Amino acid sequence: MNYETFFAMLWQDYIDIAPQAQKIHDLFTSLGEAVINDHVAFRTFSDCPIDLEHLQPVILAMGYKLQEHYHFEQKKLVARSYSHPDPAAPRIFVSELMRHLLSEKSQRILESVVSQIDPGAVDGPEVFARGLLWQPITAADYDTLSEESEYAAWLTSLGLRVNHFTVSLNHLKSITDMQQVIDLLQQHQFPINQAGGAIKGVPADLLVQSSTMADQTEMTFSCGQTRTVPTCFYEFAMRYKNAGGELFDGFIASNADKIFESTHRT
Ligand code: OOG
Ligand code: NI
Repeated sequence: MNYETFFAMLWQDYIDIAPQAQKIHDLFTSLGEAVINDHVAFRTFSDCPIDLEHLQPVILAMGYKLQEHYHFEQKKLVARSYSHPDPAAPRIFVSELMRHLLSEKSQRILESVVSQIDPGAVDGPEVFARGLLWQPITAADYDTLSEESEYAAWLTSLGLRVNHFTVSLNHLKSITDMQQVIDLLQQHQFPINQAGGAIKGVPADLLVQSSTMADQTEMTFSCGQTRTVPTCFYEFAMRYKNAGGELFDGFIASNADKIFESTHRT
């Protein structure tokens, strides 16, 4: 699968559960802007048939190169980023929850989830839009997970799928800074992720980011009870050049740490 087909598949899956994304996309195009995607992100579980080790070869097979490793100690996550030699190809960020660092109770819930994943689940790029590869959990288990790790609750309820696309501010014409984007979104009533401030990072870091708070949907769990759960969000990124004149191509862990909170329950 070429990357164009891959991102078209992801976009469809994404707007189905995050209607805000199409609305925000249309808002930018109505202002005469071309919406170029800087990157997407995925989440997964450690030590299972869809862990980073299993997913990485699929990304590499689309022509991507491994760029960097990251560690988020408090959130109990590791991550890797990938970039493509074709500058038109969006970057990819994949994080993984280190299940063994969670409480025994959460570990037990997640063990019963990952034990249902087909050992051959990673059969090509389509796996990144497959969603649940297990039966839904109970609402009580969802509550237990979300108390300890919002990430664990999100991943267990939504499965393997893209969690955000990112508008590249570098490609916008009339909107030239992040505060303008935030003002525009707020005028249109889109909630902004305020963790650590609405704007994450400073130009000296070479990457400045903001994001919306995820859309929410009512989900029915295996016990028949429902919960309002966060789905997916939209991100905005401005990249800067380093001293050598090269545009920064990576990610900034301290920004990412706050972007993860775009799927926290509000
Ligand atoms: C990914 C958070 C990190 C970024 O651009 O730093 C990120 C996630 O929420 O899964 O997207
Ligand atoms: Ni991002």
